[in-house]
Amino acid sequence: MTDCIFCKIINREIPSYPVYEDDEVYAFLDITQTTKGHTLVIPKKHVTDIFEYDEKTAETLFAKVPKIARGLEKTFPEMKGLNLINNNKELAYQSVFHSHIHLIPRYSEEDEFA
Ligand code: DGP
Repeated sequence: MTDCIFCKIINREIPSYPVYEDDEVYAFLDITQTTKGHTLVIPKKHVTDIFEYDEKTAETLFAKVPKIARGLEKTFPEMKGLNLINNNKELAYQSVFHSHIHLIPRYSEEDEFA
C-alpha cells in the first residue's frame, strides 16, 4: 500500500532498526521505545488489522513471535518479562493501520507501561 508508513519501512523508503526479517515477516524497533528493545512484528503483506488476516498470513506472523521473543531475551538478558500487545482500530489505540504486534520487554515493576 503506497501510503502506509510500515509498507515504506518494509521497502526501506523509511529507515528502521531491524530485529528480524524473512520473506513474510519483518521485526524492527519501535520508534517510541516504551522500554529498551520495544519491537514491532509485522507481516510484509499489508494487513490493516486482526480482522483482515487470512489464515496463512496469521499463522506465519504469529509463529515467528516466540523466536523473536527469545532473540530479545538473548540480547537483553536483564529482561524479566515481556508483554505482547496488538491494538486493533482507533478506539483500541491503533495508530498505524498496518497490523503489528508490540513486544515490550519488562525489566522491573517500575517500567512505564504503554
Ligand atoms: P499502535 O498505537 O499500536 O498502532 O502502535 C504504533 C507504533 O508504531 C507506535 O508505538 C509508534 C510506532 N511507529 C510509528 N511510526 C513509526 C516509524 O516511523 N518508525 C518506527 N520504528 N516506529 C514507528
